Amino acid sequence: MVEQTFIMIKPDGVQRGLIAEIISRFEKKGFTLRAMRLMTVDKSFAETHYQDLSSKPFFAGLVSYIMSGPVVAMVWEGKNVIATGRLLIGATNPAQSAPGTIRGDLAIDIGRNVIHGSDSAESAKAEINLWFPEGDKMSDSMRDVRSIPY
Ligand code: DAT
Ligand code: MG
Repeated sequence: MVEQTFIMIKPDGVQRGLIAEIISRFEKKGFTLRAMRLMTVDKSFAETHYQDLSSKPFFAGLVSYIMSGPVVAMVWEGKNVIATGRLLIGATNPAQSAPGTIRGDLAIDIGRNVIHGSDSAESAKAEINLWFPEGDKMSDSMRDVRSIPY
């Protein structure tokens, strides 16, 4: 099923110069970028994004980490992109992420695991609405620019 997911390059991924590397993996897989924005979030926004984890002992640290610098928020589209995107990302703890995955190749610590991806259709919908409330401005199907007369 063609669907959309929310993917975010976390502050450590941006600071370490991994934006192009991470985007490249989704592009080369064949998924389509629908929306993208570099932004810094405040505390209440970060807490809303991670509201399901609010009772966890690591919640405050997680929120501080996400607020600590710019992130790259994106919407990617394609067949089974929610689940397949999670496979590209790898396990939550980079110590257990398989080599070849983004976290497996690029991260060491669970608290600095460079990327977020929605984990279900429900969370994808909620996260896309949270991060891209202007949703209708997302680009249409990509047209081959070489076919447009100039
Ligand atoms: P994921 O990001 O793989 O969907 P999650 O939704 O369970 O994982 O948790 C969100 C983030 O919270 C995760 O990317 C890193 C952090 N986190 C999860 N479990 C943690 C733990 N036990 N200690 C520290 N940080 C943790
Ligand atoms: Mg999650």
